[in-house]
Amino acid sequence: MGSVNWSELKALILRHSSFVICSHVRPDADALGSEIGLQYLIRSLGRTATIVNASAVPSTIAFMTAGQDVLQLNVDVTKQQLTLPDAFLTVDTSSWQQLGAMADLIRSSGVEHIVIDHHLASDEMGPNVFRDTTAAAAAEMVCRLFEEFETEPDATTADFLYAGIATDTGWFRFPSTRSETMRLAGRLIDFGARPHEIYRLIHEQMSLERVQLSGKVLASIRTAADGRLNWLQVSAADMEATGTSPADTEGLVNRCLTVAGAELAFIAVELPTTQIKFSLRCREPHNVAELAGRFSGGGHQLASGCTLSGPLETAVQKVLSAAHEIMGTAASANDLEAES
Ligand SMILES: [Mn+2]
Repeated sequence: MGSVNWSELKALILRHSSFVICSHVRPDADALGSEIGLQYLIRSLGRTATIVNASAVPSTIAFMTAGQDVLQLNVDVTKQQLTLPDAFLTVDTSSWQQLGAMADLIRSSGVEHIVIDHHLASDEMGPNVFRDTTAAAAAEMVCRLFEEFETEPDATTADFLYAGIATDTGWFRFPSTRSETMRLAGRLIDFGARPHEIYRLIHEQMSLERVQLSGKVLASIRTAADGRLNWLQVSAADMEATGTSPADTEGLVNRCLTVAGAELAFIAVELPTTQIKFSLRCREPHNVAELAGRFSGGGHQLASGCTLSGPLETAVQKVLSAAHEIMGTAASANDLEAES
């Protein structure tokens, strides 16, 4: 579904003079970039716009909030303090659950609710849902809206809209990347977006300890089913030795799938609670959502997660056996060795 009635959306926005903009919990660069873009656009029309989210901005993209009005509900502003706007404007989600505490506020307000989203999954959110599932990012839709209003973002806003498109497309390599994606990103560079600087700010800010932990963990990658199944393990001792925390293991699982022939991968991380957190990844036709589901976890077909109780080795063997079942491969004695 790629048909958004842009003139209808434009007219709808012009009917209101004050907006509260919100997005999903744990906002990512697309959510935040789209919110900041919409705020800039609406303010440039001489109207007021405030960004209020139910949860905090993750530290990795906190640089995007410098000098911006990005409020957190019940931290920076309470429900009582928040003046009801003429319209709520939700971007990058159409799931009530994903809106966290903002959902109740919007539903109980009786105020008009406009939704701009690019996801397939959707709750009933009223008549003003503008959805383009062919858009690679919500920020693409916001860029398109700037064009509809025949106006341009400033350089800072262009940076953040670019960040949204770049991250949601995995830096323009996911199948969702269209020529239109590139065209809109190109326009953002015309408006002052800095691709190299945005990449540096998002991906090249790791602590030395985190890079050292990566080295240690990747050096002991384990493999089964003739290299079709790879996994990593991170013990509490590994993190203690390197001065890191479970958050520093984020993204490491993806490195397993960079090995030629890899089809399914996971990382097992021992949490301070002694529970073991698994992140699972695969290529089609496998389905790690099914794998996670066996352990009361969930997610998407190609990326999901679950948590098991420890100890680490026991939990790994359970997930490993289930992974073999899902893939139709046989476990071998080598799988059980602690070190490869
Ligand atoms: Mn998005």
